[in-house]
Amino acid sequence: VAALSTACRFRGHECALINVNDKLYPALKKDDAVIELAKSHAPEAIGFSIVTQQWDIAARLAQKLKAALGVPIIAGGVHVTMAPGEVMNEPAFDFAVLGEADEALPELLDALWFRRDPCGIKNVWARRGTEIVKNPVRPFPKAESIPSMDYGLFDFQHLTDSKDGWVGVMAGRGCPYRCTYCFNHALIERYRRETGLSASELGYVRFLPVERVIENLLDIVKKYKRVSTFIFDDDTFTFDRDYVQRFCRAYKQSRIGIPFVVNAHVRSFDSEIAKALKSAGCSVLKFGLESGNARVRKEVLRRPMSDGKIESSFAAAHEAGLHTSAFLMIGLPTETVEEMRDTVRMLGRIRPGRFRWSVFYPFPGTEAERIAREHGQINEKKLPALRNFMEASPLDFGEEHNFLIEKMNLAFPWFVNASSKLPAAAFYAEKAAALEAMNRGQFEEFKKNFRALDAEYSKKFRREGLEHYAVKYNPFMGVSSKFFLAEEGAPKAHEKHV
Ligand code: B12
Ligand code: SF4
Repeated sequence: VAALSTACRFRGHECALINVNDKLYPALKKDDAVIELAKSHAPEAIGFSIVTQQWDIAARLAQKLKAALGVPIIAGGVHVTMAPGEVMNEPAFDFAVLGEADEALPELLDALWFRRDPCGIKNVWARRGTEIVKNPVRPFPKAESIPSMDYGLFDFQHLTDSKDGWVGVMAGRGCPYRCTYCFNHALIERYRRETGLSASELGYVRFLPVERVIENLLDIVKKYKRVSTFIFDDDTFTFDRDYVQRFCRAYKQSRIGIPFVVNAHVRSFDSEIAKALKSAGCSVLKFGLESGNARVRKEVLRRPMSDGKIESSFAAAHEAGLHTSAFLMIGLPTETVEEMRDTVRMLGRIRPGRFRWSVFYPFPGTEAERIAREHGQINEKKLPALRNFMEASPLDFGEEHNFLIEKMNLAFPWFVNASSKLPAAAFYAEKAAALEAMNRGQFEEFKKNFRALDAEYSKKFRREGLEHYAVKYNPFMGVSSKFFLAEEGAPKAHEKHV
């Protein structure tokens, strides 16, 4: 959105943002407040940036805004690229912009402003009477044409303060991998089909020149106060090792001195990169582990990486003194109970600094959704009711397996502690076994006390000076006591937003 604002302003269009985030702006819980705010801007057009979980809200708000303001309404964002048909089925949306919109959105606004036909713009699906005109996408903008970020669009100081000084930034765009549960493979497929170019000709993975990234960071520090951490939201920051080395050197030289967080992929990681990141000030290194089972990674997730490479990457990061974070999912299509336990075992072996778990959610348009459907595993009743992938699984594995997913989803760190070689393992193994043996009634009672119990056990092991994982910062994150004890001694510098 920040990049789109720059691109639109460059063509003379004024932009304003209504950040419909009721945590930041509690008044925006009410649709009427959003509508009044929109009216106060007297817009010529309204755009929505939508991810799948926001689709229902976006559709509802679009209907109300259409009725109240009667201006063209434009949909964009990942959900629109993945499910444009669903979006255009909602009459409140006049246009759907697919893929990267840095050139298409300003062109569309020009057409609307100058009353030109808006139906022939690449990347745009538009209504002509009852027909929907579906224009193909254009190639991605090259790195040098990616607009800079218009942070002024956001209430940036408020945003920064609300996240304890954590600021999201990007060094580029794109990912070279094609994991089945992610939007990237479907995006590339659409671009290949509609442009007739090959993946390499399309050049999806782009990094901005290092100097431009550093300039951006310096600018943020100059303009905004209390910035405590930069979090690079690039899918795979470590993809180009030469780029990482150059960035790390330049970051050190710039003396910005603010810790930063990056996403890494074990297939493009080694001890040299680990050392460079550490010496430049990387405070958390995040890896997508997703499953500890080789079959699931290969056949279901299309994430070909060996157990050995995962283990050696985490070891290299730890040796360099980096705090690691592992993302993982349970309840994956076709996953067996033993395969799910392999993920727990893997975490017990590699012992990341923290791990964030979630329950697999089949995003529309992804290959993983197709696999889940093909195996008849999607519960069509549960799916629409689920707003996120934290609460429960929309897949059916049979009663017992479903129940185990629920239990693991609640108390995942207990299972990891239990399978590790930590001294606390035996204690947690007993607790995890008792949890597994509970019936529904007992589990519902246990759920109410779980966080208190987890805190109590953690306290016990802290007193004894024994390392363990406990739930910290949010209900889906297990953090090593080594880290949170060190943090408690340090000034407020939370790492809870990763
Ligand atoms: C950073 C990030 C976050 C950060 C956001 C931080 C921030 N400062 O913005 C955090 C951690 C908060 C986050 C949270 C979530 N995220 Co997220 N996130 C990302 C990530 C890695 C990068 C987003 C980004 O900036 N991309 C770069 C820009 C250039 O791309 P873009 O956002 O798609 O925008 C372009 C086009 O889509 C289009 N466009 C976008 N908006 C609009 C609007 C209009 C009007 C138009 C015309 C065009 C348009 O033009 C843009 C420029 O070319 C993406 C993956 C990715 N690589 O994109 C996932 C991703 C967007 N997230 C995803 C998800 C699921 C979530 C969560 C729902 C997870 C959760 N359950 O909590 C939440 C939802 C948050 C919310 N807002 O409600 C999924 C969405 C899948 C889907 N089908 O919708 C993605 C695609 C990851 C994935 N693996 O598939 N996320
Ligand atoms: S590596 Fe991450 S961002 Fe890239 S395709 Fe896989 S899940 Fe998506």
